[in-house]
Amino acid sequence: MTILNTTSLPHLPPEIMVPSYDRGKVTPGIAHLSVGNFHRAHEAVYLERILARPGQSDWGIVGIGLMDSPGEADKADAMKAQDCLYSLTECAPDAPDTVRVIGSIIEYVHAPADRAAAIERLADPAIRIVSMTITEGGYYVDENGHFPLDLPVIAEDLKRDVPHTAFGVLTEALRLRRDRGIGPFTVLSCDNLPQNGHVARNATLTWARARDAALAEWMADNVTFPCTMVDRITPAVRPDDVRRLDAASGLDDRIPVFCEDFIQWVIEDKFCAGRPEFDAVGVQFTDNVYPYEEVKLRMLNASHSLLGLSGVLSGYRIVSDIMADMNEVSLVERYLGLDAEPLLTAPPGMELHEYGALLLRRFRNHAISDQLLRIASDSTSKLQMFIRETAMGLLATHRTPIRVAFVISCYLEYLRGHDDNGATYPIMEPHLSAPDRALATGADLDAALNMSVFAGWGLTESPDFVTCYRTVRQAIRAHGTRRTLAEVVLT
Ligand code: CS2
Repeated sequence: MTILNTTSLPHLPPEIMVPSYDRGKVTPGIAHLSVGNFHRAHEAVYLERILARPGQSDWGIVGIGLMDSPGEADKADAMKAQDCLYSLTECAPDAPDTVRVIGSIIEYVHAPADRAAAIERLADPAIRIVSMTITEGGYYVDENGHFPLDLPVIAEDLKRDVPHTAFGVLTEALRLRRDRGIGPFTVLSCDNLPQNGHVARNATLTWARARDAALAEWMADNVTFPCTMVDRITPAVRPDDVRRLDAASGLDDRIPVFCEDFIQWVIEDKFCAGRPEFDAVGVQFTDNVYPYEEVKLRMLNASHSLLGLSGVLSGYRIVSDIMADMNEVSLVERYLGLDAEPLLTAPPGMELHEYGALLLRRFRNHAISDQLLRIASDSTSKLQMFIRETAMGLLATHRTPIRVAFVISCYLEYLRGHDDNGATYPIMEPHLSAPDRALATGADLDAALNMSVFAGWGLTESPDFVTCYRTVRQAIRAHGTRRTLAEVVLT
């Protein structure tokens, strides 16, 4: 096995694609907060294409890990040992996998080791964009879109001289830049939430206002927060996957990533401090990202939630396996065609039915073996981003909310931690509060609809919904998820 680093790079077997540019000449231009698998399979790939273009070598990425966890420390260690190189395996449904070494991340900073130094890194005038993938729940917005300053994690952060949260880090870095006359950077949210640029702006400016009103005003006047729609299915990488990917590539890579062959990025062209030639490498620019986001969130991500929650309860673990179950496919087809699509406006050049058909083909991609547990994780945050608008639209137009009642019932049953066969699974719900957990798993099924997760959805005000919900949830309890889907939801 070949160790992956700068020294071994020129000697890798020819079937492994390597950076075609001189990495030694690349200088930083973008900092990315929270370098997860998705970032490494998405934005880092677009930057890989950028760096291969003439005159673009000043757009290397500085990765910044914000989380203080053993997993993050290991990642930082591996990034250091591998000179920030890693392999990306792209899995097409009908062609052999391709392996490419990505070189666009040129530096990695583990913020918990020295948080002041991480903030200082963002004050480098060379950094003109700070992008981030901090997860849907990481923006903490409530059902009215308010950023809750009284939430303990935020209130504590505001008291720290050197903050830990993304919003605090951005604010303090921008303070240094303002004080030094360096000018702003663009804040680029790459998370799956509607109007992610506006949400990022609201969260960052609200945090900043609570800290220093004059600084917040300067930020409001100078920093831009473009909205983006990001898309590439990127499974979690478990220890087994590391072994499998390394055995296939022949590389001793501690941090490989794998993903589907599809990739898409739509961005609003609002960069206050310049940007790479994104339009030359497949990024779509538009004045209005909103319809693209809505379609992607309410069709792709919502179908994922449907499959993830009902699939885990039915005993499935892999997305492509569940796609062999005709009932699950029917569920998604009906949800897309009857619930989601009628409420959406297609962006220019896009046909919703075709988009839906493409999604089913992507979900069938057996080569990526995407995990249903990954998709089901943090449903507490995701349902609000992916399902709420469709649920509210259905109730407002008095259409049968049976599939929404099913996904909500599945979410609540999923929180109980065992599937139809009695098998248990790990539940990853970092944003589920203790009172909500108690309501979700308590004996009174109706009480669950009062969870704060559903605040503002109008579920309890719709007798139709409540009837559907009771029928579906009781059926799951009595007969299991599979039978409920076949005999109640699809009838
Ligand atoms: C998934 C997304 O986590 C989820 O719920 O739906 O991670 C999905 O795979 C990506 O948004 C695809 O672009």
